[in-house]
Amino acid sequence: MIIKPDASSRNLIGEIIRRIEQSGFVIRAMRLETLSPDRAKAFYAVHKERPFYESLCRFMSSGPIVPMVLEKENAVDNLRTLIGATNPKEAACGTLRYDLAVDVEKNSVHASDSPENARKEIAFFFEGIDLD
Ligand code: FUP
Repeated sequence: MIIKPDASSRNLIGEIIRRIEQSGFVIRAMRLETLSPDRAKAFYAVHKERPFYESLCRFMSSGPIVPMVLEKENAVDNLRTLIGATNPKEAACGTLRYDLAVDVEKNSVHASDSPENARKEIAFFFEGIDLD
């Protein structure tokens, strides 16, 4: 998971971590980083043909983010349920994005959408980490 710049700029890092821990996730690794524009572009390379790509990359490099490695049974599905739909207007009541997100771009958090992508994203932020 990544806490995005809109959340860190509103001092919501603690609130988001509280919700994550309260939902039974264990934080295995965590750091604070401000992405360079090039690193943001590399992270979102799969979206490079989408109309929102440039704006998304500008936003993701606009302030500190908090990437973390979370552990839980069925973590990918559990986390996506906890955070809610990408667009907070479509997110279920009580989800993290429903409560905290600003809009579809400034949606407070990123969560990996599959175990395979989680592995890639963990390697992107935590080079050489051993999670066994
Ligand atoms: P998610 O998996 O929930 O992070 O959502 P997507 O992979 O569909 O989208 C990746 C990011 O693109 C989202 F976090 C926000 C951004 N986005 C926009 O800025 N505008 C859009 O219309 C759709 C997505």
